[in-house]
Amino acid sequence: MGRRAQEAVSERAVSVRGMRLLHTSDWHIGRTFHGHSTLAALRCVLLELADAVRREHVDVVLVAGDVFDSATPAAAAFELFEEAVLAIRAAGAAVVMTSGNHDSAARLGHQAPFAAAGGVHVRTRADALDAPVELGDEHGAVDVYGIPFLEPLLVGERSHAAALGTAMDRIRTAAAGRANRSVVLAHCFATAGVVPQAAGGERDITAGGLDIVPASVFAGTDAARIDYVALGHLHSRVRLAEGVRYAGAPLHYSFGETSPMRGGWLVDLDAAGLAEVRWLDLPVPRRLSEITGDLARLLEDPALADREQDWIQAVITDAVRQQDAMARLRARFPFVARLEHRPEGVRPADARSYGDRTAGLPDAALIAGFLEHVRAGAGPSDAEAELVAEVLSSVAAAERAA
Ligand SMILES: [Mn+2]
Repeated sequence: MGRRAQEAVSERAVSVRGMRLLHTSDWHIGRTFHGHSTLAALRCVLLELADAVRREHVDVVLVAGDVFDSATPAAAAFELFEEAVLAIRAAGAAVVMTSGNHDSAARLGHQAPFAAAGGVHVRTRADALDAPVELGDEHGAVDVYGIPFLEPLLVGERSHAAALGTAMDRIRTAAAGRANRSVVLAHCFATAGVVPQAAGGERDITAGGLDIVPASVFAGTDAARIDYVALGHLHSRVRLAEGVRYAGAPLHYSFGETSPMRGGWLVDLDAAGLAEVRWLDLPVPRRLSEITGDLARLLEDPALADREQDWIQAVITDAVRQQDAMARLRARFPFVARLEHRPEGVRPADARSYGDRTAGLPDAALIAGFLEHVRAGAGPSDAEAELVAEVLSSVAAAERAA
């Protein structure tokens, strides 16, 4: 690096000082993807994250819940956890993490006081959620509050929105007494819009097993400023407000996660509070791809060459089910995770439900229709029709006798 570049770097380091956070969540260490281990891919991404911490001069890495995929992680998951956290510490950042709905709060929080002495702050206790991790920069203190995943019934609340409302009231009370810049971590399904409520608000609105929480629950006040809210639970990045965001998971953990980019939010605090938020890309070790067509085309089409190393969701459109389709696809695409047979032009375009389409049909016609459906148009043979009639009449006889 030349002298001028070095000066530019150190000048930047001085001018942007303040505190830089890297908001991540949902590491889900130990998760499998359609039966495949993801540990090696996650290791690669988390070590890249540690490199980014060094390169971007990150002061604090946040992990907003679902650190592990399981309440009882396997030994290999703990090894990766330790390696990743040590790499982040070695790169110069402190770590603040909370428990999500996949974690066991008690297990993740085990030995938390000792970890804190090493710069790794693990917040899993609901009774202590208003006691912040006290960090700081040259402008003064920055309080980081970690709200562990709150099971409404266990904290005496009717819904997740109510549980977080109570938690945030406690945090606002604490923050008002301290008058520092503050950051909150939470693990929940939050939405920027109006939360639908049944009449009287008696019905819990749930999504993915979690109640929906209005993002307004995290609002600060003049007395108790909340400068940034680092959310976890959704696996793709979402911006609910300038200072209320989801970072998403570091890996794609299901074909439903449509956002192609993986990474985290770089959050800069200056003397006045939130200064800037920008996205940090992390590598995607294996992309998700959906490929559709008849098996012969999928096996030969040169246009699919750049998908060969992707995680593949294949839809095969041949009219007739193909022999050994999975094994044949795997010869070209070693990472086929899902295979679906969706024969083209066989199913009539009929928007009515199965119940509506079949209402009033005799049993023999229903069975013939089923055979046609699963055999791509081939209905029962004469012998099969005879057998079906025989079985149905004996069932009818048995029902009359009962
Ligand atoms: Mn979760």
